[in-house]
Parts: sequence; structure tokens; C-alpha cells
Amino acid sequence: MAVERTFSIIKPDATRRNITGKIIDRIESAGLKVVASKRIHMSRAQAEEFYGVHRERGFFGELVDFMISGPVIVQVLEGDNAVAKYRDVMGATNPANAAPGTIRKDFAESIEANSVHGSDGPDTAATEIKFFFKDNEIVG
Ligand code: DGI
Repeated sequence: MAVERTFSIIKPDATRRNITGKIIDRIESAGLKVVASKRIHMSRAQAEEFYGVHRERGFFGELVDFMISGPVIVQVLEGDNAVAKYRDVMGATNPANAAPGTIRKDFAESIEANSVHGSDGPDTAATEIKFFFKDNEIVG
């Protein structure tokens, strides 16, 4: 298995409830290493661009409003098969469908306030990492 990087966001519902440490524990316990991290408050323009692929979806406006409703923690995670591994650790988008033991099953409030984002493929991961981090902010 190749060492890979993926991009993660700990979303505003998790920063609001002060459970970011619990989520990072799940990440690290799965063997993923946090090689970059910062707490930011996204601008509306940033959130709209980041989720641009969903622009035509009915929930786009609500999704953007939610993502800028509070601070988030953006991270780069590194490890074997990091993209797929983090998707497994996160669980399904809708916590009602998420497997037991996943972050979303245990912490998410709803399909929208679902605590975490993780890239859906290696190409997306590279684009998303570049969107938030400079090369010298990532320390393996
Ligand atoms: O990659 P995921 O985050 O698992 O899911 P996605 O790329 O399909 O959707 C991105 C985010 O958009 C998701 O984490 C929460 C939000 N979302 C997706 N489907 C719905 C939704 N929000 C609402 N309100 N309703 C939806 O059906």
C-alpha cells in the first residue's frame, strides 16, 4: 500500500461542541498522522469555491451557511491508503446510515452537520490540500 495524503475538515458542529480532540483521536488511532493542521473561519467565497461541485444541488446554500457558521480545523492526513482509510473512519455522509464505530455515527448531528469532511479520491485530495495549505505548512 502506498503512503498517501488526504484532506480533512473538522466541521463547525464539532468545534462548537468542543469535540475536536475526540475526532483527532479517531484519526490517529486509525494510523493516520496529522501532518498539517490549522483552525480557520472560512469566508463565504472560500466555502462556495470549496464545495463548487455541489453548486447546483438544493442544499448548496445551507451547506455553505453551515460551513461558515463557526471555526473549522483543516488538516492534511498521511498514511497507507489514507484517502480510503479516512472515508472508512468517517462513515457514510448521513449518520443514520453510518457504520458503528465511525466518526459520523458517533458524533454527527445530521446529514449536514456531519462533523467531518474527507477527500473522495487522490486527485480531489491533491486539489483540496493545495486550496488550504502551502507546501511548507505540511510537515511529514
Ligand atoms: O463526501 P461527503 O461529505 O460524505 O458527501 P458529499 O460530497 O455527497 O456531500 C458534501 C456535504 O454536503 C456533506 O458532507 C453534507 C452535505 N450534504 C450532502 N447531501 C446532503 C447534504 N446536506 C443536506 N442538507 N442535504 C443533503 O441531502
